[in-house]
Amino acid sequence: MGNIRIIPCLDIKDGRVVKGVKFINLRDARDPVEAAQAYCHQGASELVFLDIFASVENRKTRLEWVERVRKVVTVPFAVGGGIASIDDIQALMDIGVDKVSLNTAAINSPSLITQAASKFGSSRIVLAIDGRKNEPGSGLPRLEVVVSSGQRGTGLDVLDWAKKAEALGAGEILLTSKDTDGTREGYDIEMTRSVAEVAGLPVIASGGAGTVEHMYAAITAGRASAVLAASVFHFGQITIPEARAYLQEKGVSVKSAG
Ligand code: 0VR
Repeated sequence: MGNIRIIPCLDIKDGRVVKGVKFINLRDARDPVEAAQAYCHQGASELVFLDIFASVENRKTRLEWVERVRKVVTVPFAVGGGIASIDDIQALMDIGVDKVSLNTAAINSPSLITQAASKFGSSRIVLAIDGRKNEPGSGLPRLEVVVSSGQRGTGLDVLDWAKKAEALGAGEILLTSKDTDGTREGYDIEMTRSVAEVAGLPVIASGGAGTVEHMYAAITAGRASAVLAASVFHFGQITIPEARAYLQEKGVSVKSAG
């Protein structure tokens, strides 16, 4: 297992870090600048800022919040949520963001990934895929891509979409399970492993982290190259040093900051 990354995620709404379960019932968690400082100090490998209500028109607000967080971040910094054009990406890169994650806009226009990768480099372009499981016999893909904060099914198969990512130019995949998000019952190992096996790209497991054992399972059984978590870090159930120590004890080399 190469250098595994531990990645805290700041889901942002109205300038605050929020956290829900299965993308709903969001509750206030932390101030983003304070949280970013704490996670960098604790040794996060990277930090994700996810503007989950980017649909609100005011992009300027988003840039202001990203800039405030950027000022205190000392690790690779990725931003996602509502990014829909090369100009959006350029504006974020101009304020020091290292990577951007594309989700709905990439589904609507896959060539955006290719244009972005050729302009900024694949290593800075993450394809974010939110997925949910459907029951056998539902007529829908077993693993279905969802958009709009997980509220809308697309009918797209997660694996078909993930397979296209590398050819389109994405550098890695941020794979979030809507079903496990916020449950602290563990990552969706089946979905994570399936995507890792077909995509040929690093996969960041996201959604459901509850214990350090869950993180280890995502890396081993799930073949993830990184583990993202929000709830357990925001509400103090696990610290980053505890996660790092556990994984290293189990023989997993964890990437340090930068
Ligand atoms: P935990 O399960 O708490 O570790 O959450 C990890 C991950 O699922 C969240 O940080 C975040 O990616 C969930 N995503 C979205 C959302 C949450 C609310 C509304 C929308 C979205 O579209 O990704």
